[in-house]
Amino acid sequence: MAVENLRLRPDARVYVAGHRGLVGSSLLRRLQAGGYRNLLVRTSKELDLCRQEQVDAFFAAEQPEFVLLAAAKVGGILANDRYRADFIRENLLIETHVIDAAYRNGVKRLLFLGSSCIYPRLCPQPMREEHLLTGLLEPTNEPYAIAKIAGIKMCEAYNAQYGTRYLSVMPTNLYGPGDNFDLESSHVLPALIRKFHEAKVRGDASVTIWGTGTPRREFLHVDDLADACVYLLEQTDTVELVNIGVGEDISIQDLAELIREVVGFDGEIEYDESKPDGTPRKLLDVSRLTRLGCKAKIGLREGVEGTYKWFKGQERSGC
Ligand code: GFB
Repeated sequence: MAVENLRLRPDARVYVAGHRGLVGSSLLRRLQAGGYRNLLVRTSKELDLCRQEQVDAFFAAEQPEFVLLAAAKVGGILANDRYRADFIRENLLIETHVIDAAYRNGVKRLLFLGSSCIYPRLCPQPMREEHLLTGLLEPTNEPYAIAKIAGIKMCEAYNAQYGTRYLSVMPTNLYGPGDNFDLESSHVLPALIRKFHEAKVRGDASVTIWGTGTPRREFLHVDDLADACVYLLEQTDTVELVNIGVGEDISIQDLAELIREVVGFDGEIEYDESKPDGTPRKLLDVSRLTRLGCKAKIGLREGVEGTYKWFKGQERSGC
């Protein structure tokens, strides 16, 4: 097939799986803004990706040319640790059904979203793509990481055996509009926005955050991720694993200080050390992405300000 046919273009039939999630909704906004006019989406009620017969029927009827696989069961450290069976089961089913249906229906390119937690817990930092499967995983999210590693390996295996062009990208910790702000199941950044906001509204003296505050994480705005994904499919033919991050990290304590400032909360920060810290540090090496010509643009403070604004808008609208 000619290379031009493998490049994502605005008239292509593109299926965005998981279009209501943080990543999928950002991908959809990015594609719509780019003039894409044949976008295929289904809610989970309309199409249950854990059911193979439903996935097969959808692909047979709609014949997408490109698939952006952003559907997944995701959550923060506590949800990953508590619902271990759900995280491995649902992610394995979704990946298996979608990747296999894509192959059997001749999809030209598929983009699979992994996660930076696929790298070993004590990986050298910053983590390069070559570090995959070189050490033991972080126990709090091992089932999720194993499922994501299986998805990456499925893409590689289909490429090797069937000559498909499936690309896996490894985003670092994401945040932005459309995130989950539930205090039990969310990731740290939306959880802290909500905790500081509600503490300010109630006039509380302090906010409690989980763990010791010493772990370090890298945070990427989801719109930068969407730009990078579309760029890789529009401008390159790569099928190599690509890390997508900003190349800088921050301690949870400093993140909490930043969010406290953005929200305007005057009280103290306390630490609940009975909650897990998780992996000590997670910083991606983004030199492969940079070499491919792509770089994140949204700074952390700016991104947190925009996300806080979005959160307040949701609160006002009662969502
Ligand atoms: O974002 P988070 O839940 O996920 O937690 P991971 C990051 C760090 O923030 C941990 C601390 O050290 C938490 O203990 N933290 C402090 C909090 N306060 C809070 C809070 O109120 N809520 C939350 N959620 N954390 C997840 C993985 O790991 O990252 C997933 O479990 C996935 O599999 C995702 O890879 C990107 O970065 O530790």
